[in-house]
Amino acid sequence: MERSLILVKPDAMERNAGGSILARFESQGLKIVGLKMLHVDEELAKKHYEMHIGKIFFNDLLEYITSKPIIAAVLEGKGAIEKIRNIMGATDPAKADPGTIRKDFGIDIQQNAVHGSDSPESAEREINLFFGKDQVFDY
Ligand code: IDP
Ligand code: MG
Repeated sequence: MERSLILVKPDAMERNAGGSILARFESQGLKIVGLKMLHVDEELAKKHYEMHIGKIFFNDLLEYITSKPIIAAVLEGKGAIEKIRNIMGATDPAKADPGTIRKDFGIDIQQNAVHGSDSPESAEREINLFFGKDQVFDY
């Protein structure tokens, strides 16, 4: 079993898509083992997106991810990290495959509805940023 962090990003929250996006993952066999709504502050945003520091889109990305409350969830399943990335689709919604979350809910390459960890190392790091040990459940 593998775990991954997903975020329903501000653009999707604003369009009332939080539940629909969680349902996409659940219906593909991923189990919610951690769940919260929060307004990400600049400090957390910088830690979460630390690998993008220095990129041309970094400041806009910080402004966007801190603009509105989001949903954070830890999802568990066999091969969860890759499975979630496939369900999400490509970073740019215009290039995402039909039926993916980003194709159906994303607006543009920044406002792309959802985040999902990209490796086991990122997943562990990101889960620990957003969730305490007692906020993730074994069941
Ligand atoms: P990912 O979310 O598919 O893993 P990353 O390359 O890790 O994509 O980028 C993190 C986030 O930064 C993206 O989901 C998107 O919100 C934003 N982003 C990535 N590339 C660009 C860009 O070229 N312009 C504006 N925003 C971008
Ligand atoms: Mg990424």
